[in-house]
Order: sequence, then structure tokens, then C-alpha cells
Amino acid sequence: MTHAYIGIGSNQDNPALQIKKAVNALKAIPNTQYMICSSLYRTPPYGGVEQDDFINAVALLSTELKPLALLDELQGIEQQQGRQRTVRWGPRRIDLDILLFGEHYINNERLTIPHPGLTQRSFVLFPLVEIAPSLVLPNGELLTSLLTTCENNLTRLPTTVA
Ligand code: A4P
Ligand code: MG
Repeated sequence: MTHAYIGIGSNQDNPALQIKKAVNALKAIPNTQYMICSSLYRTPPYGGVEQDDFINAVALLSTELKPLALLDELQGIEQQQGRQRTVRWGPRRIDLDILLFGEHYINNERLTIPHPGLTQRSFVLFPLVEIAPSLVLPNGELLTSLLTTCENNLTRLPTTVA
């Protein structure tokens, strides 16, 4: 079993509901145990495209799947929820990214792990620290040390996905 951290984001069509649906779908991935999900955070859009705020969260799975099989499952969930791929970094109903897959480094045409945005994006780091405060990255860096250079521009919401 490998610990896989999943970044979840939405800024279209009732984002909190989209995230709840996605979390329910994560619970049904075969050969995989759903462990925990962070709080939901309202976050300003990153990447220069003018668009609505996002809701972001991070979930932890424990899986027997290989990384590409897990990616297939996540992309299946995105399709199930009717995600349209249009503008890069643009609005989306649901986005599921593999942030970390155990201590693996992966670089092929379908996957880059650790996720390249992981170390700079506050909408990833803060929810990740919430569920894994003592996490050490594959390069030996302590996750909490990245927070010191990262702006906290998130609002933690009272709703939970449970
Ligand atoms: N891919 C490569 N590595 C991975 C990985 N670790 N996990 C490939 C998942 N997918 C990975 O993804 C494009 C391709 O990336 C996939 O086919 C997969 O094989 P996509 O989800 O279709 O495209 P995208 O999400 O539009 O592009 P990208 O570059 O992944 O965007 P990001 O980096 O996900 O950024 N602001 C806030 N506040 N919150 C957000 O969640 N998200 C984005 C999207 C922009 N701004 C945001 C947020
Ligand atoms: Mg993505």
C-alpha cells in the first residue's frame, strides 16, 4: 500500500458540492482505502486567468494501484462530473491531481510526481499540512518549512466533507 495525496480543486457549478461528490468517488476507487480529507478552503485563483475563487482540499488515499492506474481513476471521476478541458489554468468543475505518491519520483508524458506546483502553491500546502503536519517530502524537506515562504491567502470554511 502506498500513501497518495490528492489535490482537489473546483471553481464552477457549486464547488463545495463538486468536491463532496469527488470525495465520495475517491472512497469507491478499487484496491484503495480512503483515509482522510482536509477542511475545504476558499482560495483566490492562481495563474493569471481572471476567474472565480476556488475551493481546494487535499485527501489522503492508501492504494495498491500503480500511479498510472490511479491517474486513470482520477480522470474517470473528473469525466463523471462533467469536467470540460478548455483553458490551461482556467475555470474547472473538478480537478484531481496526484501531489505525492509515496516517496516516488515519476516523470513521463502523463505524470509528474511530486506535482510541480506543490512547493509554491498555498492552496496545496495549507490543506496538506492540516492532514499531514509532520510530512517529509521525497527530497528530505520538511513540509512545514515550505510554509514560511508561502502567503496564507486561504479562508478555511466551516463545512466539512466528512
Ligand atoms: N499530469 C501530469 N502530472 C500529473 C499529476 N501529478 N496529477 C497530467 C494529475 N495529472 C497530472 O491536466 C493535464 C495533464 O496533466 C493530465 O492529462 C495529466 O496526464 P489537466 O488537469 O487536464 O489540466 P490543467 O489542470 O488545466 O493543467 P495543470 O497544469 O495541471 O493545471 P494545475 O496546475 O492543476 O492548475 N487556483 C486556485 N486557487 N486553486 C486551484 O486549484 N488550479 C489551477 C489549475 C489554476 N489555478 C488555481 C487552481
Ligand atoms: Mg489537473
